[in-house]
Amino acid sequence: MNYADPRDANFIASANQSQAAALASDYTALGVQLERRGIKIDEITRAVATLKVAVPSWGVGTGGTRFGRFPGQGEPRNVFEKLEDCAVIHKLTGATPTVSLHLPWDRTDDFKALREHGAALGLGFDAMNSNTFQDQAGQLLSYKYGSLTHTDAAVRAQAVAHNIECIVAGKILGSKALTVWIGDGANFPGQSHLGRAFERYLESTKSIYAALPDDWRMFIEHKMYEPAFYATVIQDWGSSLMAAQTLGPKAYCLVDLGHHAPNVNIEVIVARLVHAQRLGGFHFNDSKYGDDDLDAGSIEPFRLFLVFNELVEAELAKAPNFKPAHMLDQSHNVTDPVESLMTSAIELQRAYAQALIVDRQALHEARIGNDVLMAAQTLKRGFTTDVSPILAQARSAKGAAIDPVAAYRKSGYRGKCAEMRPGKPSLGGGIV
Ligand code: RM4
Ligand code: MN
Ligand code: MN
Repeated sequence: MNYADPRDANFIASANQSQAAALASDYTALGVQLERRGIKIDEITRAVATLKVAVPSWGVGTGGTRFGRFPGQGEPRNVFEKLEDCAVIHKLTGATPTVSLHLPWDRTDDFKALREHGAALGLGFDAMNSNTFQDQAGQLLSYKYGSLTHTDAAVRAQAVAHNIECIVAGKILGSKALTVWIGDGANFPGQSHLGRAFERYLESTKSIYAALPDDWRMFIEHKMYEPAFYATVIQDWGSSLMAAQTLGPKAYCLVDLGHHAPNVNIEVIVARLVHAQRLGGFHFNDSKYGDDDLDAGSIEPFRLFLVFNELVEAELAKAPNFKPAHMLDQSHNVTDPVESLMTSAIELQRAYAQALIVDRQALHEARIGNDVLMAAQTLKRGFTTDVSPILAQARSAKGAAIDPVAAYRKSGYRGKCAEMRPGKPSLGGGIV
């Protein structure tokens, strides 16, 4: 079987060759169109090129549902191999220079070597994720009835210690943030005291917060339900914001797009968290019904655009404390994870480009003049413009692939992995 390393600059350049002329002509045509609207295409391209998103280490393996998991070929068997796949994603898209790890799934006895492995592949480390929603082999106390909010102080202490372990590992890796998501909650009314569970959460997270280095941030991730199906302790952005404000200036709220009820207006949540100066970052994915963890922009691209529209508004307004971390959090059950993650990274850039080309002045005037139709149309015009040539140009300018999925398939990487990585991987993952 033919194989070429998709991370090799010469391979990417040769894959780009056949598409370069078409891109140049599409880019010129779009440039002319945008020029008529008073927009300089090169400025948008440069801005798009700066948008970076972290790849979740747990996303490069095949996910699953509670009904089963159908492993793909050549899945990474450990965190070092996961980084190899992450490097492919980054080299082909030029958009994902960091990886977000999840402990204990990515535990290794040599984090220094892992950092060096990452550096050799051109990768750094984004937020560390703790896991107190599962029991691990050999674990002393169970999280069956909760972790940071458990009624037993010893279980809470164990969960706090695990979060501190994540900080310690993250320091070696050069990470600057800890994301805390807990599955704690109740499946039945009456099961837990709703108020006291939240108080125990605050008490536990205070100890974690105290262990955060000065230049770190703590991201509090809310989720409406699952695995707790009646009530979740940090169920919404209100609880998340209260916790962040109680903990202190290093605590921020993280918005996972899939963690809300269907039809919730997430862009309003984003606007409110920007106002509160507590928007820490995102877990991007898409969903139709629940925490489906589908590829970003695959179901509701307009919603993704509206979220980026708020981010662009905040950027232009120079909102204080505004430096959201962009991370993907997806589960790939029926696609090649590398292809899905590349596609999602590109969809974020698409939404950003669409938001950047919105005529802000016209939008402002339509709003002030209560010209509702024109306001809606002005915004929609950004969304309906095909910005693909901008995204491809941004990639090509930095030596990434004009068409990442095509280049990836051409390289034969997955087939090579199937040969190189025999055996059954048993990585953490599943419903994420
Ligand atoms: C949760 C949540 C967390 C992720 C886990 C695996 O639903 O999205 O961010 O760490 O799944
Ligand atoms: Mn998440
Ligand atoms: Mn989730």
